[in-house]
Amino acid sequence: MLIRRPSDIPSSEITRERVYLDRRAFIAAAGAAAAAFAIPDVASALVRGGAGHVVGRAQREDKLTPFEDVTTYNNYYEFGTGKDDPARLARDFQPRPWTVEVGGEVARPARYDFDDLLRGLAVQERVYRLRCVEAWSMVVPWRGVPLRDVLARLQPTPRARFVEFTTLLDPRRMPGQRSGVLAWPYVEGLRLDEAMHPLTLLATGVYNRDLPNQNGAPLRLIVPWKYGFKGIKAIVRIRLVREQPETTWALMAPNEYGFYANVNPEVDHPRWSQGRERRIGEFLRRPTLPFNGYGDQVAPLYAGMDLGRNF
Ligand SMILES: Nc1nc2c(c(=O)[nH]1)N[C@H]1C(S)=C(S)[C@@H](COP(=O)(O)O)O[C@H]1N2
Ligand SMILES: [Mo]
Repeated sequence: MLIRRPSDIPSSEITRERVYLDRRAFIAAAGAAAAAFAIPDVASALVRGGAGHVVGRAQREDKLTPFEDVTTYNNYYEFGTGKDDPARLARDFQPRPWTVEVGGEVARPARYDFDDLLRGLAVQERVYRLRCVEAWSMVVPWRGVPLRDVLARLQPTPRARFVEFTTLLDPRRMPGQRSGVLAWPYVEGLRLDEAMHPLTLLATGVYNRDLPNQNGAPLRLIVPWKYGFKGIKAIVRIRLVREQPETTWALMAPNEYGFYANVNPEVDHPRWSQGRERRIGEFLRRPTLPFNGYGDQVAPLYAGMDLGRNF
């Protein structure tokens, strides 16, 4: 497995390499059940005791959010609307076998087995801030492949301008889908240039292990400069399309959630400010950064656009 760290939060700066490797060995050694309890304490203690400094223009430190918080404080309405519902209600979800249907403006539409879709692509670790539109945030060490590498495999036609992603629809396996809280299945989308940006990740893991069900196993999107709801979980369909996809939250409440959903402290949610955020595990709120702190890498994608209108 190739590990590169092109983001602005190198994990070696958050946790010294040796400590990180120790934790990795620890995670590998621990049984799943034991790990669920043991890792968070060990990890957070090590992170606190470690180098623990960083980053770009963030005003305070970006420390890894403990594994326990990443896996018990979730948004995943297919498994309930409470933050601790997904961890409980997705426990028995079986993310294999898994098929991803690829269609639309691609050279060869096909159904891929999960492993075939990603076979041979270099798996990377990316430590990213995750900023939920609800004004909380985390720092998560994801594992995955750049979406652009997958798209290169799928060969978009010259007519493709957007990418549309769809979550599994299966109310028997996803109890939240038996309620009408959202229009199922969950759909998200990106402009093709956003999808091709090197920061955009198709994640298959977290904390150096396969994605827990509650985090979107076996495959979910991560777009670190956008609000977390763009990071659609349990993807079963990827379509290259000509028109901007109709995405779940933007359809649900168009004045609250836009298609672009770039993190922007200047554009408040109609019901709360987006100027500050609560980092999970911290008491004081911290300022929210434009593009979640990734502006130097992604702002050119939006040159000339009115980001107050295209929120
Ligand atoms: N299919 C699906 N994907 C989803 C959601 C959801 O409810 N369903 N919630 C989104 C929201 S609002 C956030 S903040 C992130 C949370 O990801 P995490 O639970 O791994 O932190 O998942 C996103 N992806
Ligand atoms: Mo979110």
